[in-house]
Amino acid sequence: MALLTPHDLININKQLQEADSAVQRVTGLDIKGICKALYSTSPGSEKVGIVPVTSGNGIIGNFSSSLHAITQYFGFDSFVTDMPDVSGYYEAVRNGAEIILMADDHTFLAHNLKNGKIANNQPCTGMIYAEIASRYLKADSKDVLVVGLGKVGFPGAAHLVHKGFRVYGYDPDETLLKKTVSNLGIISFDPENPRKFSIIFEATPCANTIPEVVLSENCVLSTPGIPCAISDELRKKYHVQLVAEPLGIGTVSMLYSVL
Ligand code: NAI
Ligand code: 2YC
Ligand code: MG
Repeated sequence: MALLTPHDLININKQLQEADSAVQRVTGLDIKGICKALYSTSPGSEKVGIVPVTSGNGIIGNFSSSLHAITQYFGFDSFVTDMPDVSGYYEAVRNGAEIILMADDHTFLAHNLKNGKIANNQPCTGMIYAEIASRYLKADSKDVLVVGLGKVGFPGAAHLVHKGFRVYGYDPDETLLKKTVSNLGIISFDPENPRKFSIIFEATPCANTIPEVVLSENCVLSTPGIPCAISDELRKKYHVQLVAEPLGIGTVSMLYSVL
């Protein structure tokens, strides 16, 4: 999995505020409103315990502190344990955590110890960025382009199909593309026969994955992908409504999904 770097998470509060404003411009709802609509849940007084994990690549600078800032931004009572790993898990439970947030290099989970619900960051991220794209107030049709059909993109594409959108999907991994076309009934987007879209959802670890030819004026690009899928130049040229943020939107989607 493509791992975050401390640089991705610098000034996470500013990144969250900017993303929240973009979501409100695009959908008329703030990020919390999107979560409520997606999961029909609302937070109570759940205490969130954030446990640093040292396995594999190890602790990522700014990761736990960013989760602390993110949970506080969305109104959750939260704390980061002093200890990592098993000792940290024990410390979290002993200090009253009802929801555990922790990540190794492969899985970032939210586990509600009270109701047993558990969430994985990848599908939760795909679903919320797809939901945001689907609620674009100025969409010209129900056609949507999905670029990247992996662990985040596939659940996002599935969510859009479920919501009745006509999904055009692209991924250079032929096997994955064929699987997604047959499993979800999406249309394979042909880069040789391109068209414009007003709604684009991207989930790849690559830059410049969105060709200029698919951009329409004021289109929305909803993407958790790191690095960003389009250049600043193209974003400005087509007045693209960009919704992009490195960790918080996916995390709050996880939290609302386990309430
Ligand atoms: P993945 O590796 O499972 O899927 C990525 C897919 O993108 C692959 O199928 C690959 O073939 C495809 N791809 C690569 N280059 C492409 C191109 N030029 N055009 C179209 N498709 C292309 O990765 P995953 O787990 O789905 O993550 C995707 C991205 O989302 C990563 O950058 C990851 O860091 C990021 N991410 C961001 C989060 C956030 O909250 N912002 C949360 C989770 C992941
Ligand atoms: O600091 C820690 O506790 C580390 N074990 C955290 C590792 C997170 C690795 N996962 C990621 O970087 C990706 C992000 C895109 C968001 C979810 N997974
Ligand atoms: Mg995010």
